[in-house]
Amino acid sequence: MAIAQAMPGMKRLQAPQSALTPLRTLALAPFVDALPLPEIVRNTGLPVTLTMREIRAKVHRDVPATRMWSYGPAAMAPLVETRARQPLTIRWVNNLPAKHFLPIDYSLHGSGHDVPEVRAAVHLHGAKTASKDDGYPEDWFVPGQSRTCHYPMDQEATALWFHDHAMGINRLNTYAGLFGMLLVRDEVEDALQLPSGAYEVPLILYDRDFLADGELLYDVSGDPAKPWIPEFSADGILVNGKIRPYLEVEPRIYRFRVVNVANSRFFQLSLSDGQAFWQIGCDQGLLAAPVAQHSVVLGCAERADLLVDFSGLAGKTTHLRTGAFDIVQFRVKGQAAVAHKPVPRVLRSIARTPESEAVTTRTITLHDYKDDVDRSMVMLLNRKHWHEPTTEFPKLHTAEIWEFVNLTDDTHPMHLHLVRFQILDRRPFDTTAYLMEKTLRFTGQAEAPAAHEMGWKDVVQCPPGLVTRIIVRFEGYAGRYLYHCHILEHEANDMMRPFEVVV
Ligand SMILES: [Cu+2]
Repeated sequence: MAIAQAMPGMKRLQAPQSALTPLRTLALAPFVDALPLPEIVRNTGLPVTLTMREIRAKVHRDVPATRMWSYGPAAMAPLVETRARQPLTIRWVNNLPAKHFLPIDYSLHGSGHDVPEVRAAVHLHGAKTASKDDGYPEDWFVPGQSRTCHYPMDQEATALWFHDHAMGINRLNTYAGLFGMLLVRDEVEDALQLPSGAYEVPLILYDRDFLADGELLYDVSGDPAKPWIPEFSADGILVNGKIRPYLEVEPRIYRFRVVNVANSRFFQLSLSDGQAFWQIGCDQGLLAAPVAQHSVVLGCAERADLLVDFSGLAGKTTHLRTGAFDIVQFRVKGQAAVAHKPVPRVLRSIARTPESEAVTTRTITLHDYKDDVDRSMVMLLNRKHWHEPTTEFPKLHTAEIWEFVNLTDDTHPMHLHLVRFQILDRRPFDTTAYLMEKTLRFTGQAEAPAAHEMGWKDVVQCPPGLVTRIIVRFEGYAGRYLYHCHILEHEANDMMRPFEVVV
């Protein structure tokens, strides 16, 4: 959603799902838990098994253990690490209970009383994957079943992440805890000798609300027949499974692999001491060169690869913050055990795809239909629901321009499966004229993407009142895929559409 959301503490109108007292997460003592690091599972060529299960884990020293779902025994799923072009096989096992513990909306598409309550589909976000292994929303499987997926990993070094994508329910499954990170390595990255081992730290960011007894709280609309809410952001900010943890660091450069796995929240990241950091990568890998940043906004599902230099802060503390709210405390030790290498000047060559290569331009309009008290009822792409026949048939090995015409008052992080793309520009237009006359009247100049958006992307922030254009080459596989807003509440109702790559 909006950047304003980066600051917790907003009042919400929805009633809690239970009469129990909500936990005042903002009143919890900050920085009392060490930042957990996920177990690393390396791709050896043998199949990796990741099992979904219900666990209990502590999100904070002073909060009783919370029931959640995970792809492993801890709140943080194992971090899978693989080389590029080293085929990876993952057997996803569904050992979840048969009953869901979060408020299902049976009125949503594919989520009726005619299907089992607990369904799972796993999507490896950002992976170039055959359609059958991509975790199609309707290809869900139930407790007691499993799916074996093959990932050729024919792509460049980056941070991907896996999460649930089951039709009508993935916002609740992800909220319950079904997400994890996957790192792809390659020789270009190796040659840069970036901070590694203990000096490379995954930061998985999300937000949750809790009841006083520690149980997860997910808001509902107040209408028992339609509990869906258009957006959900919570006061409790978690990093790697803990509310506002701390990390001891040495006075040297660290590499942080950041992913926003929140349902709706955007994070506006900066350091509390005002220091700049280097952004060296975005969704689909390294940028051409490091970009000095004082702050970066991560929409849902976006990734940032950051280098932070603590060497001027020996013996002090600083914080990673979102907006003005500190979410991780860095406690800088007096001395570094291993000196760091300087930040490379050049990272990876990235050829811009020329617009002339596009064989067509597709216009995708973004709509938010509201009731008479301005509450969202349904959100659509090109005024179409998920279940309507496919309308986009890009041809394999061709490039297309997709322009997202945002007619809503929200920023939508749009994601396409299978592909990586480049952002061309964003341009303001007259939304009223568009709605009345269906003509695109621009009201200003097109703006090129910021330097940190000039790398390969798989999510693009589409702000309100702008036409956001991307250029995308459909490579890899023919077959059915999908594109959707990555605000999970929007995606569920019904900002998600299929596309089919044809030969
Ligand atoms: Cu959206």
